[in-house]
Amino acid sequence: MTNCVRIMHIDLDAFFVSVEQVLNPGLRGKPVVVDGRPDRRGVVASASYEARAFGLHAGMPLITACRLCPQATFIEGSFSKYGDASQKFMAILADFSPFLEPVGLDEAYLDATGFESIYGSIYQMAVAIKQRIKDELELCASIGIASQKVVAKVASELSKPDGLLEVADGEARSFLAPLPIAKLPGIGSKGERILNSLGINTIGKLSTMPLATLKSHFGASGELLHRYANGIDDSIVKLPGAAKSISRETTFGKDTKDRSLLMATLRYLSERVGSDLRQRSKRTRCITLKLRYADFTTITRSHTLRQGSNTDQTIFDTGLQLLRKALSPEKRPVRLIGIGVSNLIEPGKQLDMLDSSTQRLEQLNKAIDHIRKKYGFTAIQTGRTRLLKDIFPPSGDGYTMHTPSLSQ
Ligand code: TTP
Ligand code: MG
Repeated sequence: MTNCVRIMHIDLDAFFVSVEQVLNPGLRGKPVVVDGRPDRRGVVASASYEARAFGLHAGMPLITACRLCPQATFIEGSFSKYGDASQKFMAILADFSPFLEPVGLDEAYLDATGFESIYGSIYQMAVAIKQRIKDELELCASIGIASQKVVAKVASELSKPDGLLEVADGEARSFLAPLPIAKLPGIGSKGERILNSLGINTIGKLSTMPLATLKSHFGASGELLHRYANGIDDSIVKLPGAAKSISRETTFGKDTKDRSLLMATLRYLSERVGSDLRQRSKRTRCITLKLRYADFTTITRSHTLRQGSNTDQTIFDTGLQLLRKALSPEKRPVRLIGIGVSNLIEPGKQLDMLDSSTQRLEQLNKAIDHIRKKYGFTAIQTGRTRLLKDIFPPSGDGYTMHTPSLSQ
């Protein structure tokens, strides 16, 4: 019996699409794309493997997806359903090990070190996890097992769909070596181009590049790439509650200069962020606005608060100040707006006493959260967000927006 660290990376296959297929089995085995109708703008959030055979992938503009695979079924995302499925998925994983780090909605790391004694082997444990997910959720999970998080992630990705791949302890480096560099987390398309131009196309070649050369091209992240390429990653499975930031963003159907629409959308996104923040019992010290203009230039503007806050009002007011400043000199049409909070603190760590008006606001937000939990997000709306009902289709759980940010 080994005593080495064994980490699993579990990721659901074509998550959004698979949830839709469970609800509508007629869509199984067919090219299916989630997010937006073809006549709207936006990007592919999830594509079934049948659609991927036509070259479709997440992030591709819907218009291109439609051209490459006109026979695909395009489904507008329904995020409350995915949230439900995600919670059930995480609950199944938590039954197997309390050492669980959820990443986004459909992905988690699980520290399985020492669990051989219960399941016979870690591989058998992964088989049991996959089976339960299949039996209870009718979804397929792919699982990678390794001694390092990064290697487990590469393995699960490589094994997809419906895969299970174990990399033995001590074999991380040789496992990674023949793979194309794009398989390594941290290498985006730009990094791939740079490395290709240097004649580096496999992770093995990357692993032998001098650290100084990597740093000269990638700055501080050169060091991380060097470690990853050599199968070195000593980061541990972090238990939740440690979200570093929460954000929501959306792309407009049509680029807009309309300030009331920008403000209404900002208000709505602020409320979603605020409610998430309160659900996690956190306060924020830093609020960031993101804008993408029609020409795709993207700016972010941040403001640090003197004291931590968790109210929609503070998030919105701060976002609005940042928006006014960002828009004032020029009237460029806006394509995307987003708001995020970071520098999150535990309520107990609040050093300043809250004044009474802040306390009142926090109580009001708590009451609103309660009603929304019972009757849906749009059950209570501010005057500002009501404007959105003509623009975004409401669902029981809020407005259906495009490219919702999944960042935690
Ligand atoms: P992924 O796990 O990256 O993708 P996937 O589950 O659709 O496909 P697979 O894992 O089999 O490769 O992301 C999980 C969900 O997150 C995905 O179903 C939809 C959403 N998502 C987006 O909304 N936008 C994106 O750009 C990506 C990558 C995912
Ligand atoms: Mg997935």
